[in-house]
Amino acid sequence: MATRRSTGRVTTKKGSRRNVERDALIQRLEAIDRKALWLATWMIHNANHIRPNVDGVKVGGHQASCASASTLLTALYARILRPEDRIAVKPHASPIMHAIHYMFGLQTRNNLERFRGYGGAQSYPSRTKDACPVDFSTGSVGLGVGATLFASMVQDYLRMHGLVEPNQPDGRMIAVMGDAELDEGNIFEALMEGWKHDVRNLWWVIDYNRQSLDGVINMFLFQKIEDFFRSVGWNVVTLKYGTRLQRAFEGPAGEALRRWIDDCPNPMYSALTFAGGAAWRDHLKRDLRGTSRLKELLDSHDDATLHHLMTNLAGHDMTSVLEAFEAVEDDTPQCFIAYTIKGLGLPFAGHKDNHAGLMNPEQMHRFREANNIAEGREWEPFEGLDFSPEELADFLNSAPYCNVRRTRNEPAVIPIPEIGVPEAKRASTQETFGRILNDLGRGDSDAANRIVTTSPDVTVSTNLGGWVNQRGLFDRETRSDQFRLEHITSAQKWEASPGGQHIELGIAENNLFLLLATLGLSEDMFGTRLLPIGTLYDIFIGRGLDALNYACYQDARFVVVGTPSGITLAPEGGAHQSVGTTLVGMAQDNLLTLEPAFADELAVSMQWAMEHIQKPDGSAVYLRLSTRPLEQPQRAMTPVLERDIVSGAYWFREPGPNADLIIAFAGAVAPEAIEAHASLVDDFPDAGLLAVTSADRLHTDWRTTMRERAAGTRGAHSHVEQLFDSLSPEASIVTVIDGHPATLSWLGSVRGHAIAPLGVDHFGQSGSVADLYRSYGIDTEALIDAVAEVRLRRFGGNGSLAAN
Ligand SMILES: Cc1ncc(C[n+]2csc(CCOP(=O)(O)OP(=O)(O)O)c2C)c(N)n1
Ligand SMILES: [Mg+2]
Repeated sequence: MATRRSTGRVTTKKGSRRNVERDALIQRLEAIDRKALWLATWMIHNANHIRPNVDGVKVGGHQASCASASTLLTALYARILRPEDRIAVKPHASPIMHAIHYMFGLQTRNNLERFRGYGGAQSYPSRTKDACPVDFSTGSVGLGVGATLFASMVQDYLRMHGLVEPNQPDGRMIAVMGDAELDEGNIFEALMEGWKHDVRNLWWVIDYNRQSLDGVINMFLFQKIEDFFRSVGWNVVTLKYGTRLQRAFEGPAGEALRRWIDDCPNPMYSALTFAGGAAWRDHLKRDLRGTSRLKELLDSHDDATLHHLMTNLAGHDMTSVLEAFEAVEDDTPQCFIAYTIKGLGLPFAGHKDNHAGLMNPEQMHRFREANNIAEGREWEPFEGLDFSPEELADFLNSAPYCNVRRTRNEPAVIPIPEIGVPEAKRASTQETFGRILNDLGRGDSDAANRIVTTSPDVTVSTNLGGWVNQRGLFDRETRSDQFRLEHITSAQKWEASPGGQHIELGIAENNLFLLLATLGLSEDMFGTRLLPIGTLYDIFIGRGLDALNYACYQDARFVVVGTPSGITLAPEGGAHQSVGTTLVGMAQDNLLTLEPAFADELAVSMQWAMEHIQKPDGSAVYLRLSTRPLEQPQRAMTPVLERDIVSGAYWFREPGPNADLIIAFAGAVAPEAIEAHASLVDDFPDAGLLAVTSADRLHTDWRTTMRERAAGTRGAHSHVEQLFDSLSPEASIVTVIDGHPATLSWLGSVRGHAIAPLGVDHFGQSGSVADLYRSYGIDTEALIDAVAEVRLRRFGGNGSLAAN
């Protein structure tokens, strides 16, 4: 229980009218707190012990985690939160959040009864799946907390760009977090970034129950953590002692009692909390032997009241909690370390194994009686309290939170100007991406003003430099480019100002995705749409993958560009080669992936992507790009080609009427596929060459169509099926991609064709593109060999390349 400082204060002076009102307020909040805990534990109990469990799979729920956060959440929702504030609730306190919304009339009993069931209140707060308002999804610990910091940056960005009403008050971005969430590196990555960008209006309320899942937290860890918060400019407020303890410190043996608690190791405090009043008494007697007036202190409490006193930590003390929140006067980021007890008031309070502990029916029965609730009235929102239901409902209705914007306006759609294809005979998709953004940056379209780019220290090497030169870096302060002022030549003009449109991040991919997650929800969270575009090296998608998944889980809308990608970045080295990202792109829900090969395909893809991220049924978009310069096809873009590109594939060389061979390629390996096709047309004059621009779109559409057909929609026909309509059933397919071969191998199943999928299933060598393509088997020769192999498999004999 060691701390350096405590700010809990006893302030109540009896008698004045203000104090009477204050007492009445506290009593109502305490009643709501009590009821929130009852409803949360009952909801979990119902899901585990009453609702039939048909499949025998554990349901679960976290009664102990709910108990430690109940007072903090009640104070916030019922009193402190203003309509413009946004809150992330620690995952395992989800039932408390639902219970409070139920009392507000913003959650239904039916959903509570289906807690953790299909369509019911979600296990962890979910923006997209929960019926009650949820500002930030949580679940993967650390990410929801980090997201509040980036949301605060987004709020600043919008205000400084004049994209919100000038009189719109700043909201406070609040996270009620578990103490073990501070084990996650992403928290510290975010704090450093927040310090660099001078974040404001941020409150992190730490439910300091000193327990995680497996055990008790090292007691000195939090001194380090506190120091860290201070060193990045946060105000740290420690809420340690509740009002009863503070009063006791002023009475007999008070000072010794305080010292004893401060010196008590975390595991011991937890163990005594579990053991109860007699155990506290034994220890105090033994440890404080000889202390003057100790007997007086102990004799004035029976075991129950002694336990009540010793567990009166400030995070459970409504007066202390409210005072701490109300004392905040400015927008400095605030870290509240609120001492709590995991499971307070429940039979397993303080036990180190209580994380997933559930009360058994007998314990629940006793808990119901202690809460003064009649059998059969367990779901009544205000049963068994000292106030009438009407009084409490009115009280909650008067909370500022009740005015939270709950109806979404139809989101504004920002028209995307026609994206032209930058002229070039040879170009890479990465370079083209940079030129397209540069061109957009030169114009003054509404879209260009709403684009905000960001990159984790790879702005220049992913080709965003031109855009940044046009649009500048975002910063609270205006800063000139020192190199320019000194007349030192550089291609990069890094002027920073509040109007800048590029947010430069340090090298932490988690931060990139958390920022994209919040930029991509700006319409929903702050009422103004942004068009966020983030870039990173494709391989490092892996580094931020959980945060990317988090962004998609919240249905945030953004474009992320992974570049360079694959083994094609050849001399840059094996450590940077990405192989599995093609599958990540396909598998990640709420994210559509395109891998164009040519500049015109990319222009069409970007146009589509910026429109798609704005559609109600759209999603985020991932573009996998390359630094390999390719000869560009000289062709005119047609509406049909445009449609096919965004549908996922088109015939680069149309197959003839008796096509018995198809080569399908995706991305940077186009030249090898084109060359192999050209060398095979003598033998296979009808051979087709399929350019796959998005395996993801193609596959999703194929699966959707199958489902539609199964549901009885006759005539449903997917894009890939249409493309393969004219192929002979005997045709063979060879696919090639600079990525995992499974990305395209499914094409053989569309019409039951024999297939040879080429791709990368080993990596790690550096070399030239030709060296690596040869070594990993995706060069022209490998394609020709694969044609022989697949035909041999299909037709036997010597696999002759001669046409049949
Ligand atoms: C990234 C991640 N890793 C692991 C878990 C599994 N897990 C859930 S809760 C928890 C411990 C959380 O402890 P704390 O944050 O202190 O919460 P509380 O004590 O308030 O329940 C763990 C390890 C998770 N949800 N997310
Ligand atoms: Mg904890």
